[in-house]
Amino acid sequence: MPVTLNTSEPDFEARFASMLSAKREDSTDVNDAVAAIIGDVRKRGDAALCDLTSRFDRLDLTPDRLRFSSEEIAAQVAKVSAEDRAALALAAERIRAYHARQMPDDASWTDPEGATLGWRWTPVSAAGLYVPGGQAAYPSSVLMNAIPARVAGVERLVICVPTPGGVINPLVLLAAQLSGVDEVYRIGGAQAVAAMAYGTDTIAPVDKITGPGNAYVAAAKRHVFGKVGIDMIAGPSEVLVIAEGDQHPDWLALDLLAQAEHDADAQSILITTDPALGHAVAGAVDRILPTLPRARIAGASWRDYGTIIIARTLDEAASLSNRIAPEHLELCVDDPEALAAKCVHAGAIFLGPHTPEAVGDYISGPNHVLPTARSARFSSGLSVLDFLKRTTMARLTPGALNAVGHAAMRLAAAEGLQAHGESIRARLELLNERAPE
Ligand code: HSO
Ligand code: ZN
Repeated sequence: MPVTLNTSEPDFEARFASMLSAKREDSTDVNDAVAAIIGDVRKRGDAALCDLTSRFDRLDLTPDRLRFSSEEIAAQVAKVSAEDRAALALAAERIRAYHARQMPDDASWTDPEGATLGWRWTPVSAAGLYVPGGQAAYPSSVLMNAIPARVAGVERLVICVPTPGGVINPLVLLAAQLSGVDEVYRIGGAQAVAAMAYGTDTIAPVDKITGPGNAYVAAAKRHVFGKVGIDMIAGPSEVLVIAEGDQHPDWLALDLLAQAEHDADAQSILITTDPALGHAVAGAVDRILPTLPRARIAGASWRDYGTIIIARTLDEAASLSNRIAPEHLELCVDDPEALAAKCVHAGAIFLGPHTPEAVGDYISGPNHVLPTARSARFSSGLSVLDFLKRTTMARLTPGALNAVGHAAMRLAAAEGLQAHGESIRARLELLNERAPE
């Protein structure tokens, strides 16, 4: 049974606060193991990768077999049905079109003193995408990570995906191909992150590593941060659905279960202004849950973290939503735009009853790599900006240097940095000799 809260009850605030602060992930400390693996890859390179892959993935490799050959990729991709290929291609196209619009513009202007100022965006040269193996190998996540990188103009795009026992999901390779990935390596875990960050004889290092992974991968990403950039450390998925009375209970129940089936630590929350709807949705979840192949996972998530909140008004629902800062926010209400305007802390918003969160996972266009664990208060989902950096630009004319240089010299003196001040004074002196006022 999920928790049911009612904002009119006196203990609501305490119970809501304890829901907000509940920790959903038990973080096993894998730091020592990860540090050892990274050290081994830095020291022994490809040989370490082969040994670790044999140990963790039961796959014996030689350095020349770390990378998927183009023939191997073609053979795997040929196994994909025409229908699956068409679906993945449509998703890729829509994700590409959405992310193309995210490309930011450079800027340049000349201020009244004569300084030409601005900034310029350029892509990172090489990016590495981690793709989990086995059950969690989502082809959609390959698209969501690789396409923004390509749109940003990243020159070299690498994927690492573990293939336990040599098994690979052909759709993962097709997704890599459709998104224009250049190199695919059959390695996983902390060793893959280390290889992408530091490089080996076979794998040239990258500048930025993105993508989800288990506790080892997350710890490895934290470890190599600074040597390379990383995207974020994603936690278990979550959805908040805000619904008014006239919605279809089964639709809402399925949306809650779609999140719950990801992970026993996932969280699904319904906020409704109608107690009868809350009751109907709870019943629908109980009826549908046992029919799901992943009933065990979804059931554990719903039992431990599922929550139904009865609110007095939609305004109250919006303010609770802002305190939760959900990864996904579904607004199943008559005027979703009006409500969306009030919901300011959310990774992604899905407006209206015909926009289930699952369309966002696959096909609507926006990215599905989103801030979890309330981090939507201060961060955003993956975008082309994650693969770009901004260089600032300034060019001063002699007149501009004359106009602002004196203030800079004063500040340099105040900071006790003589060469700073002199570098400006030397120029101004020459200028003023040449063109005395
Ligand atoms: N809802 C997940 C992404 C996903 N769902 C991939 C299905 N495949 C986290 O946003
Ligand atoms: Zn999903």
